[in-house]
Amino acid sequence: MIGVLGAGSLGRLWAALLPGDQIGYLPRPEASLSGQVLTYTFESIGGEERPIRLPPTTPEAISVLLVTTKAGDTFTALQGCISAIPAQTPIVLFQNGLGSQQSVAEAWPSRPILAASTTEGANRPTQERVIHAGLGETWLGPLTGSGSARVGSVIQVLNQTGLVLHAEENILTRLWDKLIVNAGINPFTAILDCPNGDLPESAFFQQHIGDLCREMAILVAADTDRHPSPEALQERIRDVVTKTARNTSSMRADVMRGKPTEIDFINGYLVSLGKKLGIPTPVNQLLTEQVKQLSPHSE
Ligand code: NAD
Ligand code: KPL
Repeated sequence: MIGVLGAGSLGRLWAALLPGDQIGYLPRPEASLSGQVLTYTFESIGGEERPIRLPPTTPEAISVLLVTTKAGDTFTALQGCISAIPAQTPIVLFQNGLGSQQSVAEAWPSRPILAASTTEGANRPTQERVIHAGLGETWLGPLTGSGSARVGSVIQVLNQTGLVLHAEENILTRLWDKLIVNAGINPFTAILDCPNGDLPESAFFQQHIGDLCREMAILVAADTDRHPSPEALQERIRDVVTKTARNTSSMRADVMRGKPTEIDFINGYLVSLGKKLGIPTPVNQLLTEQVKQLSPHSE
């Protein structure tokens, strides 16, 4: 059985595209012991609608676990069920940002833990409706030693969705690349309450994006074997802004719904890394503080 831990937008997207008799979700601990069958309408990328029934399952039955909780919930969610999950079951972490993945890998180093970086887009305008809003690609790679041997079999399982998947030996590098884009877009859109495409016209964005990219270039060089120029990072951010101009970023969407954001795992992660490495990160700090003020539930 393929298990989903965190049956929100992304979890329900994967669940809708996998064979219905192979997939179940792990109910939240506060749900009744058996949990309910989740029912929702899935709208495919082509606009076709289909009803989905996603039954609950038990940790003991899971042969591949897709963890699609928000970064801030991931450690606690796994802690609550991991002892009942078979030791050989690969655990695939889908969180944005960095920090949550390393905490999980450090806590359970003998488990086959993988991380995924995905550009698929899913949202849930109502409880009963999940939309595959953007077709993307997904890279999967190991975070622990025993994870390496499981990448191929996990890709084989997930290939049943028809989505594009790639093995990625150095998944942390790919997560870093996505973090840079998210750090350069998400907090600005949340603070300015605007779609991605409005950023280049904003004085606040223009004032800070250059310094933010300088901070990130120094952090990348200190933490990895790569030495990108600040200009290259800014160019990458601008490119994604252009390609996703009409998007509401995930962080802006969280603020709009009064939900906790993932700021601690994006710009907040860069602030913590800067502290650890003795690198000043005033722009990341400013953005982190301002986003935290917007979301009363942020940690
Ligand atoms: P979401 O809030 O829609 O879903 C998270 C789900 O986890 C919620 O349904 C919540 O109830 C559930 N959950 C929390 N704690 C739990 C627990 N202890 N046990 C069981 N369930 C629990 O979030 P999302 O948009 O699906 O995003 C999930 C992660 O994937 C985030 O890190 C996000 O950045 C990343 N991501 C999302 C997308 C996307 O398009 N939605 C794309 C790329 C990456
Ligand atoms: O990944 C994104 C997000 O919103 O989290 C971007 C790339 C910024 C697209 O909106």
